[in-house]
Amino acid sequence: MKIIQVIPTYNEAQNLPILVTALFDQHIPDYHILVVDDNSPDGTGEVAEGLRAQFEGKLTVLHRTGKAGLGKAYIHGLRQALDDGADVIGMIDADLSHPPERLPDLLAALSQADIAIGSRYVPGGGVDKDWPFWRKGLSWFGNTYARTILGLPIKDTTGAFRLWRRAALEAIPFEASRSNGYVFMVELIYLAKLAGLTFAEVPIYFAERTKGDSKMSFRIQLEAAWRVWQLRRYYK
Ligand SMILES: Nc1nc2c(ncn2[C@@H]2O[C@H](COP(=O)(O)OP(=O)(O)OP(=O)(O)O)[C@@H](O)[C@H]2O)c(=O)[nH]1
Ligand SMILES: [Mg+2]
Repeated sequence: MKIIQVIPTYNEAQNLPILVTALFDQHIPDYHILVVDDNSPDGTGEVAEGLRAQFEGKLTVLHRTGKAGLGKAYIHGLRQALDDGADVIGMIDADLSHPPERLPDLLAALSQADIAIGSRYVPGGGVDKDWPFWRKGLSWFGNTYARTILGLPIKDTTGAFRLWRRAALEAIPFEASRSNGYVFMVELIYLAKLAGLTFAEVPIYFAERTKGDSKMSFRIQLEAAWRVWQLRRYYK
């Protein structure tokens, strides 16, 4: 069973080697990584090339011409993973917010569901204990907002730590998405729900990034707020 984990990167030169090493340290058979870099000014693309040489045959890199948003990077990467013959396709943030050691449990959950979701909002999961209350509130609100408006059957709708069965990803028109920021994650869940796919949520502890800068912006939050409504109308 070939697994390809897609990692979108923009200025993650310090984080990527740590993440990649930790993922391979899970010793999952036939496990591969596909880095999708948007020509990061901090040299993440070159760092990824170094990793490609280090983990020969197990890591590939897609170099894109410039920053085009998380959604576009994932569309490109997910398509490539399907074309490369993946049976299971993974997603994860590069900033070490998602715990690589939860990967085996996510994979195990895929035996009972089409999509396994690393979830902050199920028992046993959580968000960074040092987050101020407003940050916790914002994350919770964003999730609840999307979940309520779109009637989504899972608790963590915005997180990107996920594994998909190949057939599940093939069953949804993800390439048509016009979502730019993290609302892309919400859109995938909505499409999966409409396609009648099944979900399993696996608790994860989400740690704040310690290196590099967040790509989260007011614009991206705003996009999420209105796009949720647009999705509801568009796919009805
Ligand atoms: N290729 C590519 N990757 C991106 C882009 N924007 C964000 N990413 C990556 O997507 C992942 C999530 O981005 P973050 O900056 O951590 O944003 P976030 O997780 O939504 O926000 P935080 O809660 O602040 O961490 C990281 O791996 C980023 O490097 C982009 O335009 N292109
Ligand atoms: Mg992050």
